[in-house]
Amino acid sequence: MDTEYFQHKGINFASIVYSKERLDYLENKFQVQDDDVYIVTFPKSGTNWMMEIVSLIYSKGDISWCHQVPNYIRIPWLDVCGPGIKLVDECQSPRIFSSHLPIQMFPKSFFSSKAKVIYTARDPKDVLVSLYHFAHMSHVIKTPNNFDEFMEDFLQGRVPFGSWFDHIKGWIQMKNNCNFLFITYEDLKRDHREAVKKICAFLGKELEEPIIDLVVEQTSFNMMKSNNMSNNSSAPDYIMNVQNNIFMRKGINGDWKNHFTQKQKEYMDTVYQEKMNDLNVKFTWDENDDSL
Ligand code: PPS
Repeated sequence: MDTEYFQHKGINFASIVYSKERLDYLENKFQVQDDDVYIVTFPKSGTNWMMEIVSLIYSKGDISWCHQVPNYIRIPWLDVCGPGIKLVDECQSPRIFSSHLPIQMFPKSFFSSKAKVIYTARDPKDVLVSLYHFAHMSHVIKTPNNFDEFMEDFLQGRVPFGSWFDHIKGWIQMKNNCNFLFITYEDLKRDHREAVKKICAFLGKELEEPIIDLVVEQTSFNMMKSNNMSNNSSAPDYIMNVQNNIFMRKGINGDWKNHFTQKQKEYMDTVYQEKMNDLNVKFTWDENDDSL
């Protein structure tokens, strides 16, 4: 199946699941509620991981929700059309949604509300690798010709949801707001338990220590991979061909080292420096030894 894109405000979206009308509606008319929680990411940054963590925090560790209901029904995708619209429109308070929208397209009503955003970011080199593999199994992104060309598309923001650099630079402006939590995939990998506690505190949910342990255990890579309600194996085939690949692929930091040549690494570092130079923020991946 050939994936088609349309452009909205200069950003590519796959026509198969997104529409200009819906994006306009979400930005200008969608009513955010004060008790809403939004899980926001650039694709492949740990969205599904965060969805699982937040599901279990909200269910106070009752695992039946996560084992009986697919994650995209528990936490509907705000931006997706088709049956997704009904899920969003009929969602009952307290509502939890996922979204890949860049800040400039996010519902305007959010910015005068008390609703919360958890923004999860990930080392862009690992995002690129994860997205490259995803593009071979999903119909919401064009199948790459080769890794080199795909890297260029990623760096120039020609992939769905645009430039990773613009996405993070847009959302990080919210970092001093009390209804915004910035967290990274690397934070979750480094100290999963601590990250879960931080998310609980942000959401104002107090869980007893054994429940925290359970949330950590249930949201491990292997647990989620073996749970058909969390591993996207039940996603509709017009979105994903799960036989081509698996959504829960490796779940590690630094897999880019298995994909990049030295030249590609140096090129991406140069582009990263150029694009992120004006942002005075140090990220978890900036601290890692990222030599090949
Ligand atoms: S999507 O399609 O944008 O919603 O994808 P997203 O969920 O943001 O990212 C998918 C990557 O996250 C990994 N993942 C995890 N890693 C560690 N632990 C857990 N529990 C976990 N759950 C999902 C998933 O494997 C994808 O990364 P890669 O590097 O491709 O393995």
